[in-house]
Amino acid sequence: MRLGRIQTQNGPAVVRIADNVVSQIDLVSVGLATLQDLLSHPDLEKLAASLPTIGKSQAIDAVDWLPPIDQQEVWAAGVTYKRSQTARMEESEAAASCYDRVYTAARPEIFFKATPHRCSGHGGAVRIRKDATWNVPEPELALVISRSGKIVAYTIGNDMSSRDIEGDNPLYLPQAKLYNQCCGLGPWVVLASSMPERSTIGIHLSIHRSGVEVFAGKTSVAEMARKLEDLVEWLLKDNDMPNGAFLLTGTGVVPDSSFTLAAKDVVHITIDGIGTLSNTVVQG
Ligand code: DO4
Ligand code: MG
Repeated sequence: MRLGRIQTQNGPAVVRIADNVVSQIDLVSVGLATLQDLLSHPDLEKLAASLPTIGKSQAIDAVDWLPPIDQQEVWAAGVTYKRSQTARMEESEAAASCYDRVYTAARPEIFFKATPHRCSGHGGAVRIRKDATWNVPEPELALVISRSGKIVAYTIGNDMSSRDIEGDNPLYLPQAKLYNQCCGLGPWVVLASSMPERSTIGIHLSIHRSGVEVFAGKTSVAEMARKLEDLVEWLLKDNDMPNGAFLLTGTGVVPDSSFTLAAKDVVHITIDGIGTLSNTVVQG
């Protein structure tokens, strides 16, 4: 079961996606207002399947996708894959031992990534900071966490990152990670019951420049050094999420050090069982 948000002439609407057809669903009939409300409802799976549709259905590629977020905070875990540990140790002489230690430490790295207005949906733009020279997308499985702290769904996250800023000094991490249009999310969320078995989920990154693929890489959730539930447990220690949250779970794909994103590049992230999130890069 897939649920999402689209832009319509009357404003944002919540939709259900079946095969390649998108239908607006009637939340008001059950006293709900937003996708976030539905995602935290105790009867989410049943309601999502049974809510009546409103208006005409549309083809999947004919709608204007919004990120599937309302008021949730977006957090991210880091150095959860070996590839992220080695890439970070290369980029930062000063902090190499921090990345090395956090990869095996009991406490994971978890940082605040974005507010809803900094997130872009499928087809939207993701940004390179004006003051950054070395930038990459980070393709990550994103957990959708309900108000009560349960993983209720999954989506795709793009943790846009400025490697020169982070590499210069680890204290600059918030500036390397959090700025306008720093996070791609979507295209929709897939409810937990509809996801494939975790160890079989592949994550693929493809970057196109002037129509030509300039980078391709892949990993698998099986390569992750942490359990998803442990990441959620650490995130929620003395840290309430009254609206629920999104948690990006770290990247296992980092292009070689010679690669940097450029304005107009198109970033495609595909995660098995979810779909493909595509965003165009902007700068300045
Ligand atoms: O330590 C910096 C951030 C790591 C990160 O974002 C990742 O591993 O995905
Ligand atoms: Mg990341």
